[in-house]
Amino acid sequence: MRIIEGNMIGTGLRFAIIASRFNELITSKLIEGAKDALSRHDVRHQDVDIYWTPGAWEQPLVAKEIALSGKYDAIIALGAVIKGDTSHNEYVAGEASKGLAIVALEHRIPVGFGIITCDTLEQALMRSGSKAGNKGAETALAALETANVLKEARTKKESKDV
Ligand code: INI
Repeated sequence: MRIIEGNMIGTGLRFAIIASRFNELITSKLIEGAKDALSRHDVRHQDVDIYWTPGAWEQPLVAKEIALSGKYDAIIALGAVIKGDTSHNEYVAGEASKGLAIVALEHRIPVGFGIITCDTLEQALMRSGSKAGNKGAETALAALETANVLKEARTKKESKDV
């Protein structure tokens, strides 16, 4: 039996963070969490780029362009969709999550889903650096681990092909 897993060493890995300006109060905290988590795992400052979008809705398209560039090992999508008076937020969150998942699968690149979806601003604040942790940091580490397990899986595949 072989176990293939990703380590948590970020040396040499390149990341693209996509951040929504909508609910920027939350997004900025998620970015700080993500940057901090990556640097603690030896990702160099110059290996992280940040792309801003107006909202979560626009993130899949930007993620697709980033994936096509081939410049990154993983994408980290950050933002917050908070319930409003209408059902608009449901469409935004649903399409953002679906679109980001499609980019990951079609382009075979990890896309971390760090878009908080919640009912209140307080819940979002809890998840962006207070009581309930920081979704940005959590997502960055998930992206890092997934990038590394993919590397392992691809190395194994190559050695088996030889
Ligand atoms: N975008 C968000 O990132 N979060 C939200 O909570 C949100 N809500 O609820 O409206 C939101 N809407 C904007 C959307 O992402 C687009 O930018 C907009 O519809 C223009 O295309």
